[in-house]
Amino acid sequence: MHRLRTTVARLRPIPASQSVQSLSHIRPVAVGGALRTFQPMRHLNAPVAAEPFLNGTSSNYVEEMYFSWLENPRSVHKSWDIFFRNANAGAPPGAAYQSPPPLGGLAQGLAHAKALVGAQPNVEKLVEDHLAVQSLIRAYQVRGHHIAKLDPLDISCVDFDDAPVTVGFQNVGFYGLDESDLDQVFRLPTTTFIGGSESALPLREIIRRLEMAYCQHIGVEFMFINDLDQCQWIRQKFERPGVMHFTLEEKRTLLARMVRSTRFEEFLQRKWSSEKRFGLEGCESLIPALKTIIDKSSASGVESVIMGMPHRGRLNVLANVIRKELEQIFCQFDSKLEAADEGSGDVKYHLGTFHHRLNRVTDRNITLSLMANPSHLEAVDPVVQGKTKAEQFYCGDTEGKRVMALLLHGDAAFAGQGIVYETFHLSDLPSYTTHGTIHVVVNNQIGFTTDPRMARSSPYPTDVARVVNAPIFHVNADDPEAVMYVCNVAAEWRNTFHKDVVVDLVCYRRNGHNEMDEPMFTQPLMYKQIKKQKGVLQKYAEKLIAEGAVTRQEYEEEIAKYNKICEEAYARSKDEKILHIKHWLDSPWPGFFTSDGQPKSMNSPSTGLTKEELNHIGNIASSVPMEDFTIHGGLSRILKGRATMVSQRVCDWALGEYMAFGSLLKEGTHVRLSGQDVERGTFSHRHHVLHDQNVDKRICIPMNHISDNQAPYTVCNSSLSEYGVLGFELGFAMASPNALVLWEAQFGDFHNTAQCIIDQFISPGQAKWVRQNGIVLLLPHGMEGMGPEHSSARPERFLQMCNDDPDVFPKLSGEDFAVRQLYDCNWIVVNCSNPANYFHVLRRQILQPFRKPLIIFTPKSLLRHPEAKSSFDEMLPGTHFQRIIPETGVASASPEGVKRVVFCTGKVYYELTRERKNRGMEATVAITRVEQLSPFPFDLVKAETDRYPNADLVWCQEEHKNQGYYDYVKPRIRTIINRARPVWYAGRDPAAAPATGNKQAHLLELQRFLDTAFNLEAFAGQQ
Ligand SMILES: Cc1ncc(C[n+]2csc(CCOP(=O)(O)OP(=O)(O)O)c2C)c(N)n1
Ligand SMILES: [Mg+2]
Repeated sequence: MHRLRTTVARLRPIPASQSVQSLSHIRPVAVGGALRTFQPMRHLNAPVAAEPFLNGTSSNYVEEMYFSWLENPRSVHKSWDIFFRNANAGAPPGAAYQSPPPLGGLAQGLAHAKALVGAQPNVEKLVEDHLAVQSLIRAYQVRGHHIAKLDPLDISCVDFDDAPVTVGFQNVGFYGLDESDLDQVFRLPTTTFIGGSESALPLREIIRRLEMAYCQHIGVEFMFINDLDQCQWIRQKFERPGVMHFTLEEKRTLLARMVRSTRFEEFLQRKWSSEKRFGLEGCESLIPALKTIIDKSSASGVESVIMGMPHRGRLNVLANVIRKELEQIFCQFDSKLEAADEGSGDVKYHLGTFHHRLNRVTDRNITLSLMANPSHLEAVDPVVQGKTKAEQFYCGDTEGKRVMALLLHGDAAFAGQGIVYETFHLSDLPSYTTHGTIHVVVNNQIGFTTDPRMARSSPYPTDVARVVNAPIFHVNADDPEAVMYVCNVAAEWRNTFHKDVVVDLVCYRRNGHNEMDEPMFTQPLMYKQIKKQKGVLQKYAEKLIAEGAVTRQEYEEEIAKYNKICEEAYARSKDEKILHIKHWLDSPWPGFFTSDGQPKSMNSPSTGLTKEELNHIGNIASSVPMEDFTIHGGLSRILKGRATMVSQRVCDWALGEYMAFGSLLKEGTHVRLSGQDVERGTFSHRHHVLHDQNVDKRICIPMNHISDNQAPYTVCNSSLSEYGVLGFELGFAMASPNALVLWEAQFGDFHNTAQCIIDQFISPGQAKWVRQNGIVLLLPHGMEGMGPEHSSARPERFLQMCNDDPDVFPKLSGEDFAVRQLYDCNWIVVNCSNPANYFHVLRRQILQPFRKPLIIFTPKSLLRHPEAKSSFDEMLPGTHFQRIIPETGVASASPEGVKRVVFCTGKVYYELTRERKNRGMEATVAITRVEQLSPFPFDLVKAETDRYPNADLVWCQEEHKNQGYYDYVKPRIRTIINRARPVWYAGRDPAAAPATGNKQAHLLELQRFLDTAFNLEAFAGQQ
């Protein structure tokens, strides 16, 4: 009774502003995958529905009003108030309706109405009591979780900003009820399932059942969901009497899983007591939780689960969920283990893995992959989503029935990291949805040493999920059966609605942040409590023994059995002498490499196309391959311009890109271009998606009309996110080597909000996790007098992260110098100065026999620059990407006469050639473009420096001296020339900002460095 009092006291009536959603229709709801129809159970509904004046539409309207009236009788017109009172009081069809008071005869009308109500003296009380009960039920549904017993430690101080009103059962008075009403029988509304087969219950029983459903070890947060069917579905999952019933078999399986989870950590602690492992102690029920989700999903047809998780309990998940061989895990604790693979490798709690096995519960095959991740919490979330989307895409799983994502989170990280929010916002976008992710939060009520009250401003760590209307199931992790139940419901939810869902495992962390940390320094009282806390396995085992579900002997045998498994694996782990990080690959690419993981060849075939192919793709790019499709007049002009270029056998930037994408698609390679406004192109040059000017949302993607058996082209405007979307595309590119996956920044400088993906995944991914990735970053870059923002994609940062040695001329020789260099690098950085080279580098990305990330600084003004065009001749068979474009003019014809070689990259080339022409210095100054900055084309640059023996060497860039490329190229050129000559600098002075905001200053700076570049005396007397 005490519990009841507290509950009722804390549940206040629902204000009208939170009134029940419309129940105007009999709505179908999916149950167990099939749709069934809810029949209204409320008898009050029947007389209303039977009114002779009601038809389909008007009955909807009347029922809307009815619900509004239930919440607040004054919210409807008086005549409806009377009508509902009469109908609820049992007036027969036709008799409840009283015509509204005639104009001018108000007093008379009211008197008549009063007479009718007054004729049934208990009606008002009856209505009010039913209204009160309905409010009470709804209050439990909305706020029952506030008082559910979620915290195993019972110390939780979740702040809901609505302190209890008063204490004591008399507070049922809020609902207009009193103690004497407890034994009154009330009709139940259709918005509850607590009745089971009963349509009416005594109030005492109503409250008891609501307490059972909403205030025990499960707290359900769902009433913010806008969809009534979804709300009804959840209500029936938690309210139906007897839902929490488990078979003997289920209980025994659950116990066995708890044994494994608990004893795994104990085993590690025993063997390696001073090693960090980020143990799961305090949340051992995570393992059965995940296994339940996987079993249930497998039963409904899921064949592949892609998981991302942080450090906590990771080894346990690998061992007991993924079923990684125990010896492979144990041997990593051996510090003498040698690494077999090149690269840095990674610590054991960051590695990923991939496992294909039989799910014993469902007897179906399942593939489980756990993605490798950096220390950066939550960064893996979008990567998992992207990889999941790709797997769905490649197996034609358009609804997410076969492949699903499962993400684990810590409470502090889930609330604190913005990437969680960005990832949630991808969840329902057509080109990014994975059709529902199951999120499991290990909510141990602490983040390292920080209490929740200091770590978040929301009551729960899971509130971020509310933005996408995901239901949130909070559960006391010390109750394994409740955990299993919510996980079953979560998996069913995902399978039914294909939307995200969150399981919040409220638990504790028995040890410090890691096994070496002392938690009493900072959370003394919490840890005093934790020390008193009996382990969940022990509690559950005692419960089952008391119930007679298992005997103590059976329980002990289960423990002994698992200990034996661990000991045997431990013995085997001693034989492991070498650590193969390849065994920890999360995304294998079967067939792409040789059996020992090498590229199948070391050739890079020509990336050119025949003139027929160029013409064909060019024609598609200039046409609208759909009938009766009206495009914008401006676009017609653009397409006409393209047609003219095709007839003249030249390409601009957009057409060069078209040729690359179109040809790869034709050859069967999927192309996916994602980023903000990429469909049109930020600079309105691309137009890959045409919009019918007369029909809303009718679009045409000509790139998908190239040939009958081409691969599909995906071009998608993304949400306004960089971190999330780049992570997503990286994950997409991970799934298969046979796709060109590109992410384009709106402007190159915006990439830094995705810096974590670049620094932790793209640059070092292969070194840490032996997996390759061919993602392409398109970063618009260039100083156009546009101010400090949008000018620089920060090439210096990408170059600083390149792994080639500035001081060593690579010991590579022969024809495959270029391809070997590419093979050895961590990523490729290019700045192409013409469309043909851009075309080639995109095609090379797929035609080369391995995958490396490719960073391309792309132009802005060059998109329309009349000189920045390429002839088809530069794209024909036999042509290829030019790592450098040497001087081919007058200077190259008589190199002895050349006084200066200016090396440069990108758009400044055009400024340099114009200036050279103005000054008439074509014979004395050679200009060489370095198109591939990294890996640095040592061989080709050497050929250039050798060729001009009498020239001084200048690096010219438009970026400031401490930015751009200078610091990267200078030592490399010096290595090439054995440091025999200086490498002079012509460019802007060092600066803090990437560019000036003043147009005049911009032009002045430009002229100044051009003057330096062409002043042959500029460096005289300098060392
Ligand atoms: C982005 C990021 N910032 C900081 C850290 C350092 N760090 C590691 S664990 C941790 C606490 C995480 O708390 P929580 O998410 O609740 O997980 P728990 O360790 O409690 O399981 C922090 C701050 C990190 N790994 N990543
Ligand atoms: Mg935590």
